[in-house]
Amino acid sequence: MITSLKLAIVGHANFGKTSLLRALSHNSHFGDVSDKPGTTRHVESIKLSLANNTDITFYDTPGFEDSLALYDYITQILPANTKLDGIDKLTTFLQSPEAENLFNQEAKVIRQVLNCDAAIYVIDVREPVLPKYHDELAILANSDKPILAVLNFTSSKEQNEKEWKRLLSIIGIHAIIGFDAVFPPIDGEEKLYKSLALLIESAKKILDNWLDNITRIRESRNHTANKLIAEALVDVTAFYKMAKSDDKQAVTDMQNKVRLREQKVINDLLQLYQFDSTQESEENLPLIKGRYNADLFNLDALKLMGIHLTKGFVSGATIGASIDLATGGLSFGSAALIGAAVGSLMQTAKHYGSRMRYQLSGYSKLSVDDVIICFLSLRLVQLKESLNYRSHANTSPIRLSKLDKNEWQKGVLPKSLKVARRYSHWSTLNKGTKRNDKKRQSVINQVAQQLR
Ligand SMILES: Nc1nc2c(ncn2[C@@H]2O[C@H](COP(=O)(O)OP(=O)(O)OP(=O)(O)O)[C@@H](O)[C@H]2O)c(=O)[nH]1
Ligand SMILES: [Mg+2]
Repeated sequence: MITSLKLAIVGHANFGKTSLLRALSHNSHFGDVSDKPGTTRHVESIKLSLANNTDITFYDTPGFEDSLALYDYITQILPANTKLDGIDKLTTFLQSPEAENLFNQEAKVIRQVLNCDAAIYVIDVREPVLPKYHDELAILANSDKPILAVLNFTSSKEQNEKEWKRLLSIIGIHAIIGFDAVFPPIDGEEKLYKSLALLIESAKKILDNWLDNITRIRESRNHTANKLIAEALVDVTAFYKMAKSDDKQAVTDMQNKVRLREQKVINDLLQLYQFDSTQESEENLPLIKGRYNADLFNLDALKLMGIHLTKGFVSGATIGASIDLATGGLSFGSAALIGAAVGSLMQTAKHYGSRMRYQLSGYSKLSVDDVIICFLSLRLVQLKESLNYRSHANTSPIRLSKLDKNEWQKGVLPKSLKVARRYSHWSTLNKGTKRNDKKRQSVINQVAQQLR
């Protein structure tokens, strides 16, 4: 049994080797990726360290380019009537002058394969099967190393999967999996490591260990994400301000604080999933890359999310032409209001009881409306789901995942979260926050459970 597993990622230029490694290492900055062939010029490695001092190191390699010429060259330099076996053929090539000149890229690949326990051969299944691919596979097969073929670009419409499988079978490669580096199947990583475990017996322990690790990390990450979201929801629910009903500035200030809180939780989620804020988002997503798309206080965005708007909320909003003009998605905790906003606010007013002192002097409690908090919750959960399945090789803007019918669409806070309305010191947006308050923590845990 070995304790360090070395795997070479090989294949034709531009077939997605570096992208596959980004996906497997969950690192969107690994190497250079572009749609021009010949992007990776040197062998680059990345190590995944596991518990009990075992590790897996992946080696990204330059792509094969002129494999027909390489095949001819290797055949031609071999002594006449040679009985050299596969590996000797390759070492003879590596010692030849052209290994430093014409074929120096290919020599790097072959040298790396010989230094590894196995190779992963990446295939662009959109490509027709050409003689050059036959030749590069035949050269690699000389290495006598186990080879796992990975069919990449499987989510694309053009497919030559059958033809590729036929070629692989001719060469004697029977371990094949589909793994699109940009849109991998949900169980893609598991399948890949299980196939490797069958192929490289001496590494079974390392790979089983890694498989356990993947499951554990995935669950723990999802759990942490739910807690981050729940904490943001508690912060926004317990957030309040005492203000006069015509105090537009108070409304704007509160909205801005809530927006910043949303930005913070989005950044925290991106970081948790090892994405950074260079990720862009689609139009209907909130603030990624410092750019506001759909604002939290925008009625159209709310509707698009399928949130049921309470009667009062809608009338309050429509009278003022937009939410901003009515109450800005915030509600005053008393009926001591005038004009357009009253219709909207009467309904929520009941929740807060009277705050005599402030009411007498014209102040009342301003807090974020249920509907807005439900909207916030929905899009954070959708973002989390999307990150759960997002490949680190994906360079397109982040899209929110679709959800099945969800409780939060009712626009009414669940009881577990509603409690937070009564405890202003639970919100980090208020002064005098007690973050470690036991009851606060327990409510965060309950809300996190509900997000599952
Ligand atoms: N849609 C899709 N695009 C992919 C996939 N894999 C790679 N790409 C894209 O294909 C192009 C080439 O990907 P790379 O990862 O640079 O390919 P490579 O094999 O490392 O290329 P070289 O280093 O030049 O040999 C990039 O534009 C990737 O974004 C995939 O599975 N699906
Ligand atoms: Mg590359």
